[in-house]
Amino acid sequence: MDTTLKTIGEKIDAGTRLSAADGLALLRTPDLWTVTQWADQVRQRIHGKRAYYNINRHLNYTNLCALSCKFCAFYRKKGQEGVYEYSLEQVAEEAQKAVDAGATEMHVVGGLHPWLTFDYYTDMLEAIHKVAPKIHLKAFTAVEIVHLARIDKRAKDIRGVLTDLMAAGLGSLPGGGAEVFDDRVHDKAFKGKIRSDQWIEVHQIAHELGLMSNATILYGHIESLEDRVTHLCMLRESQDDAIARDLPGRFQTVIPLPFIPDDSELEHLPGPSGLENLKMLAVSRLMLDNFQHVKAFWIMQSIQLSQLSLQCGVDDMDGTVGWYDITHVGCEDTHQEVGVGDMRRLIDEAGFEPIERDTLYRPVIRTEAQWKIASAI
Ligand code: V47
Repeated sequence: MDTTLKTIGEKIDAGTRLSAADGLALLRTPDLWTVTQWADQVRQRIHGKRAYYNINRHLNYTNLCALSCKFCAFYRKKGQEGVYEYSLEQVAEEAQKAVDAGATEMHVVGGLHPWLTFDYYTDMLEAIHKVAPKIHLKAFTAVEIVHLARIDKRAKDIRGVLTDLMAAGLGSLPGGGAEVFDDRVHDKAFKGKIRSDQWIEVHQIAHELGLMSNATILYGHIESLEDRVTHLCMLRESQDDAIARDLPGRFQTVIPLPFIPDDSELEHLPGPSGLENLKMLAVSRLMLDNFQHVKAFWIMQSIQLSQLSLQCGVDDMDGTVGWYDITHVGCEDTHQEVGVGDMRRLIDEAGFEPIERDTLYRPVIRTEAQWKIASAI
């Protein structure tokens, strides 16, 4: 064991908050197994042997984007090969496919489309809701919400946009678009995107309105380890604020996203290693003491590493997914799916009890083709 970590171990045993310096020491140590063992200890304190997954579908309604983030291989410009946007009919078809798959959630995000009007977004949610009234709509990153506030002809602010989207069926906000909360990294890798203060503000307003939300950190590109720790501390501070103000909404989950270089402008970078991924997931668990959940998004982490991460602080394997357009590891195809049987087997094999959850982490009960939320019984 790395003996310089001793005082951190004592804090973890006592349930004392870790400092930014502690977070940095944990990211720097080569002693992976001490860090992951501590994260497992904290994870088991919160969740025991439970490990969560959900049955979900993603809808990436357009890849046309006004931004040109260097890490992103998803966006296309007008007239470029492969550019697309879904009609409302196609959106409704996707919703029907989600119903047929027994999904409890649709995760709806897209590029910052330069000329779709605000009505498209409320119509899209309403179209899904009409076909799939039981499905929870986790939709639009903070970046999209700010974009909608800018394009809305009725000059709505963030609060007004979120209120209208909630009336159209929005159930919660996903955690995307946070990237790394640092201005230097912002200006080099995703210039033009909202900065950390606006990302946090959108989530804060969402929490005030009673929406639950998630948070991400995109790591393993040009950021430093210090930047990662600062990002985690800023998320923790925002959650402290939501708790202190007793807001009806909160951050539920942190999702550390490893940078996937393939086909992006930063393709020359190697991307994080498996060891780094496990450490980042574990340190997120240890630093974010006021977040209930840590999710391994298997699409980016790989299903094998996600399974292993259950023993390293992670309690949520995300979903069955189906089709995913934003990143593809080692394949061109957007069909990326894990069956429920496989998901449960992987969790079981890692020594945990698989729990199907809905977006708000309530257990789901299934009988043949029907499902219901346990707390609603
Ligand atoms: O916002 C884009 C990231 C995010 C790359 O809230 C990349 O439950 C790695 O936020 N390599 C979208 N990451 C994914 C996301 C998410 C996923 C699963 C669950 C939830 C949730 C949220 O993916 C983007 C961006 O930060 N991203 N390109 C890339 N090359």
